[in-house]
Amino acid sequence: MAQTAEAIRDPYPTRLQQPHEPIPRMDPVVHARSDRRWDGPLDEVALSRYERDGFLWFEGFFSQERMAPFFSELREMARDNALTESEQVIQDPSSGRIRSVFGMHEISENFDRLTRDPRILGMVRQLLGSEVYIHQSRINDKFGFQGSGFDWHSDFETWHAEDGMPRMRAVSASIMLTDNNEFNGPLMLIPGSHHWFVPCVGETPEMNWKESLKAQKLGVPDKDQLAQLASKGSIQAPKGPAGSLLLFECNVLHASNENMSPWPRSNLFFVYNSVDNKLDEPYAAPVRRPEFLGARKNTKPLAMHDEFPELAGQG
Ligand code: 6CS
Ligand code: FE
Repeated sequence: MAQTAEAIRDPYPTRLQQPHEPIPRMDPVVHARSDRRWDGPLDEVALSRYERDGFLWFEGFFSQERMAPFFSELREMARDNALTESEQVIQDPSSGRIRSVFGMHEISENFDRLTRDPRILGMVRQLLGSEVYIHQSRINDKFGFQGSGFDWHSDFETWHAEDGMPRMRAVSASIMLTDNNEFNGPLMLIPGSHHWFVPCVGETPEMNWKESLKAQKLGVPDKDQLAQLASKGSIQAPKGPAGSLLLFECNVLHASNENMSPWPRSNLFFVYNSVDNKLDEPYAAPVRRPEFLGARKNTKPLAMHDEFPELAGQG
């Protein structure tokens, strides 16, 4: 089939006027060169599961004790008025309490150091097949009885349309700072959905992020397409104690429900992007979004050597 000039320019068109069928993914899922595929902590069982499902779940990856100081630091931040009034803190649309805090690794040294945890960095570099930097970091907080959910979306769809991320070569590491259970609005994913790019309908207005981070309207796939993708791969919601880790591919479809339980649900997200996939101009939005949503300046490759000088020189 002949490709149109448009498709050659942008393999992942979105924010269209008309609905469009899902497009098969054009990027690898595991980016490591074949001769370096096993250079890293993930074995072939894990790599092929990631290729198939688009995510890997590590229950109890960190100890609960290791997570406790991070949760306390969050509570401190909630009392910092200068911070809570800044643009990078997003309020929950129904309760007015904190929903998200972006740029966590820039606000706090402890969170910054955690982005260079050697076990996480080792896996992420292996999956992306290159050096990596932080594209975005955030906390999504759902207070007991209050935190609203997130509608179905692919993060890549937004990052491509609104931030100019060229290809699917990013991975999110989500670290649970509290337990995630069936009652407090855990993340739900559609395994295998990352094999398809679902173009979405609707033109992106300027400053869309002010609305979309409270309740996303654009970039939400059509319900029939979602139903079809879920019928191939079902839906999974990994659950576990604080300290559990989810690695998920940038194009896997995910969502979460409101927190109906008395318990908080705080999840930390570090989005790692390949240094070979730095941001371009937005593909389907009138202007760039702020730095705390899509890094353009602070894109130096992360080095575990900063934290573990004894590892220097070991590649
Ligand atoms: O707009 C964004 O970048 C983001 N929005 C959602 C709903 N998920 C990922 C990302 O933080
Ligand atoms: Fe998301």
